[in-house]
Amino acid sequence: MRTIHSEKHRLRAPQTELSGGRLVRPFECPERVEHILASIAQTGLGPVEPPVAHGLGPARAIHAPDYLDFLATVWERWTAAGYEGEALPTVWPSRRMGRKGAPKAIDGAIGWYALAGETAICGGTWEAAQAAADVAATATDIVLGGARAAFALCRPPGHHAAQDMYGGYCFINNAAVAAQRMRDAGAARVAVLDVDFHHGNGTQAIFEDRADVLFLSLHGDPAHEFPHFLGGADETGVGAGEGFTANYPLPPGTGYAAWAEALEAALARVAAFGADALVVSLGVDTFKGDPISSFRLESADFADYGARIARLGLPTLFVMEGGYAVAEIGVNVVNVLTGFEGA
Ligand code: Q9C
Ligand code: ZN
Repeated sequence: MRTIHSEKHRLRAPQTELSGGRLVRPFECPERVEHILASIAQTGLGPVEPPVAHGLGPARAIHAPDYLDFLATVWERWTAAGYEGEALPTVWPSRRMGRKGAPKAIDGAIGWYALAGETAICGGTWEAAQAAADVAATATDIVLGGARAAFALCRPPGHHAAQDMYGGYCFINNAAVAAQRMRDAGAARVAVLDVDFHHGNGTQAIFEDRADVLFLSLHGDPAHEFPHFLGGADETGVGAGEGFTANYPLPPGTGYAAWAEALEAALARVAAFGADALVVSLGVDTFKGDPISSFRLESADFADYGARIARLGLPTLFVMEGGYAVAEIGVNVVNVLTGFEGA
């Protein structure tokens, strides 16, 4: 399997994450990618290639223009305001404040576009996010060109980013970029299967009113876990998209037997939908050793579920999302990919 990867991910190297009332070193860190590359080399998964530059077209196909303008300028505006720390929101258009649209001041604008407050923006974030979208678009084209599968080693991740919101370590929704690109290239029906520990709220928001993209997510129940305000089993799609969103919230402590049962239900939905292609939002923060998550998957389980996904027989793009047990992230990711290839 070919992997697409950009060294520009290193430009996203924030020093801070707001966690439990402290500023800590971010869980979503550059070394994650180095461990994944090492495992790819060690197992001989296949070549690792740079992306083709696509400009902003693929991101514009799913994100609002004002949001992309904000991402392009937020760091400059933050530093111009005289702030010395990394950019974090402190105020939001909350439930009792009805303003529609970003205010002028950067303090207001950042709260307008942030869906959560943990994710610090630093210089280089926008360039890295654009490179991750290029990685997604380039790997998509490999699958559209007839490959059985490809791996988009995106960093920063994307599945929490909605049309005009960033957060949860995500800025451009790389999986949504890929799914939209498949549609634009003629795939009539595309399924996005999100196996990251966290609900893919951004991907759901982008596709919830559409019948051409089926979104399915297995995740920690939002009653207990981030992103807290989306991901319930009762969210089944909106308007023309009714019936094309499927959530499988699972309790804290879920192990592989219960997780795999939910996966089989999701895979049956993908097959019944008649998908022409599959995008897998691949987060391995379901691992038992993950520092911010509560599922209990073992490394061997990742290979098992890679094989189960392969049995759909669909052209498949894997898009990297979360996973914060840095020492094990490479083995867990590559186990999914080799499990898929060995099926
Ligand atoms: N106490 C992704 O996996 N905060 N994003 C969690 C846990 C945010 C995860 C707090 C987690 C974001 C792509
Ligand atoms: Zn996650």
